Amino acid sequence: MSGLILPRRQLLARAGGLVAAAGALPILSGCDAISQAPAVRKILSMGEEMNRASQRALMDRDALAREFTAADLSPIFRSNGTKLPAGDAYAAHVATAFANWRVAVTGLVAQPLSLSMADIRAMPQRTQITRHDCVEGWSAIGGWTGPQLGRILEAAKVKDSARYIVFRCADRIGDALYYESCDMIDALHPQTILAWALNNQLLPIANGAPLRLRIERQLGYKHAKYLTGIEAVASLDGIGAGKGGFWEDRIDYEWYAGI
Ligand SMILES: Nc1nc2c(c(=O)[nH]1)N[C@H]1C(S)=C(S)[C@@H](COP(=O)(O)O)O[C@H]1N2
Ligand SMILES: [Mo]
Repeated sequence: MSGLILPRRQLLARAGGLVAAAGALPILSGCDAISQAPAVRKILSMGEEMNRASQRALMDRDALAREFTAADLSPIFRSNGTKLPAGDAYAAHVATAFANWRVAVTGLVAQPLSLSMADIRAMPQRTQITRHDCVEGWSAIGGWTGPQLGRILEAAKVKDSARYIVFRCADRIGDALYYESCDMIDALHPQTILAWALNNQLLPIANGAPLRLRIERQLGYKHAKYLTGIEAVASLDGIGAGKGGFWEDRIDYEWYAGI
């Protein structure tokens, strides 16, 4: 696992409870006289309990998904959902080996980006062997390589006001483009990467070529394939039907699919 510690901390601090919890401590220790009163002591200890609980919650969200070894790889990593996006535009990208594919990084960023696959491969890379769990009842272990999403958000200078990251895809199911989203804790998780390789080979079309999300603390449908855009937003209102994902908008799949 490489780098990202400092920016990740700073970004995470904005994302949630850490700042509030840390900010409360100096105030507490500066009021020793008042804190001797039993009622106040009780309230203060309740506060500490709550700080611990929120920190625990944050740490759990932060924990790494299990990583496996090459010996554990599934012989075939099956495909699910779209296996080949329809249309001439995608076919043209296939014909040119995705040389002109671009991933737009937009929304609440100070530095919007348009990344080529060469740009993505030139960044520091992470490889991880993890288990994919689909709600339809199958799992597979695969090895994924690509840059951490956190690095890309850092390069795009994501703003403090960003609370969610939306992932846009090239494929339609019916009339609608597939999309997904996550909060900043998952976006900045060290195992959240944009993968362009599976088992040390270029990502197969069926698995999301040229680029797909791996968001290892979430169920399969969150792992958006055929990525065309990454958008930082303050709210999911007005995106699709507002529930944060293609399936969330249509059936009873939860937006938060943490595992
Ligand atoms: N763009 C896009 N992403 C997608 C899907 C899809 O149909 N389109 N299916 C999802 C589901 S339900 C699963 S289980 C995984 C399947 O990934 P795989 O095809 O590599 O097995 O991709 C997810 N991401
Ligand atoms: Mo799935």
